[in-house]
Amino acid sequence: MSAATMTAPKTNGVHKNGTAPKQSPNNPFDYYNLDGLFATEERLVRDTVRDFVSAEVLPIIEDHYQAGTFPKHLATKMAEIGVFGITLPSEYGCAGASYTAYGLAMQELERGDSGLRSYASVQSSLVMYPIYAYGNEEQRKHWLPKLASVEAIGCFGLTEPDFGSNPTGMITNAKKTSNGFLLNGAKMWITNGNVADVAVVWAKLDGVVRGFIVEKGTPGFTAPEMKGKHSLRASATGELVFQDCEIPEANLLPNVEGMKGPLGCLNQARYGISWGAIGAAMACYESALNYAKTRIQFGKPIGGFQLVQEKLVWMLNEITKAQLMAFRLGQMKDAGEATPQHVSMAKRNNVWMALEIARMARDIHGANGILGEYPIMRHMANLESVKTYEGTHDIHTLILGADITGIQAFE
Ligand code: TGC
Ligand code: FAD
Repeated sequence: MSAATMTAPKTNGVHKNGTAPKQSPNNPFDYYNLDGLFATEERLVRDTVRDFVSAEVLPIIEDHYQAGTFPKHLATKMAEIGVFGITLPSEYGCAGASYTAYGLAMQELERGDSGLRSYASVQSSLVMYPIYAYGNEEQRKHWLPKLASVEAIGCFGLTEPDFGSNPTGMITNAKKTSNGFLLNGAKMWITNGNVADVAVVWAKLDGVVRGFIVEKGTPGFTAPEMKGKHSLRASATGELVFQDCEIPEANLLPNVEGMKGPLGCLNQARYGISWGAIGAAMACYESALNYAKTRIQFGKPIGGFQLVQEKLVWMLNEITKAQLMAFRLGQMKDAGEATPQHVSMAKRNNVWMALEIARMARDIHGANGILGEYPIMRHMANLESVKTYEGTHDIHTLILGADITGIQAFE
């Protein structure tokens, strides 16, 4: 919040002349001055990640997207600024920050590209979190510092070729042996699967879902890359294949049994996505606003036509609503009051909002909107995946429907 805004004279809670600046010149997205509600450390995290994305991501991301490559060197820099496992305690090499700080970091990463936020979501929420929450102290001490510094890259294997929205039906299974467990089955659509050093894999042991830590190079474990994506092209995606893959007893996550294990991790990652989607929406809105102010048709900027203004207003309105929802959810998470259903509502709304804004921004850019010179199509294509992963839009509708009616409609 700028000093000018903080000291502006007010009458009955309204700026005196109604024309006082409503947005910081450095932040055209903060229409309701949420900045004033963030703690100093939260703003610091946000600004650090924002500066990193502006300086190091935006200049190169389109080339990586077109080439279908993840910019690996950025992972080390993300580790240096403390992005991975940001909410976990410092004794494991993490920042011990609030959930709002985590959300703001995800917002800024996804302003760059959903692939970067995906990388951070998986490393933090889907690999470090289960090791922290369900692992023993030895597993925590061994893995968490390595994952925080990206000395080790992680992935999370839940989805299977025949079990996406319904992971409870998984057929990947583990059998007890004299030395540990024998793993058989396959996981699909695994972010970082083909580049990971370690996978947190969910499999049925005597019919009960359990979490296993599987290291790259274990005999019987292969991880081919999935190719041909038109979305999340700056993110690696792989399969995980287990054929009589023997893993040691010490690699079982001892402290959770059943679907609440993997679904508990998803609460963390879905929360991050609810903030991340705002970042993608901001990037599209900013580009559309700038374009509308400079593109001349019929003798004046297209931003001077009422129909275009209506679209821009809709965008900022939806971004502001999404920010308020994410901020309140962060407060509830920090207070331990957020339910999985609260998280579903924010993931569902904010990803939908971002995708609508990307489509509207493309429309405002006219033909130019399809060029890589603007970030629009990249965000739009990415958001199609974000709408589907971590629970599809419709699965979150059903989660909320079950919560408010008490009647489950999945089956
Ligand atoms: P249900 O019978 O309702 O519950 C089974 C047990 O799980 C508990 N539970 C949860 N616990 C924690 N968090 C949640 N969100 C939970 N939801 C349910 C529940 O209390 C119960 O516990 P217990 O102790 O009684 O056994 O579950 P269900 O099997 O019927 O599942 C229902 C459904 C459809 C909601 C669930 O399967 C679901 O969410 N499906 C969507 C699948 C999904 O989101 N997959 C994501 C894969 S990972 C990914 O996409 C990563 S992309 C990463 C990136 O690149 O950013
Ligand atoms: P399906 O479950 O087959 O759904 C297809 C359609 O049917 C959807 O519209 C869905 O909403 C609808 N549908 C399904 N069931 C119902 C129902 N009961 N009622 C109404 N409609 C229904 N998974 C991981 O485990 N780890 C990862 O790291 C990971 N990364 C991913 C990265 C990318 C780029 C993508 C695209 C996916 C990733 N996933 C990952 C997988 C993702 O979680 C699944 O794609 C998602 O859960 C949906 O499963 P599905 O694709 O099999 O679709």
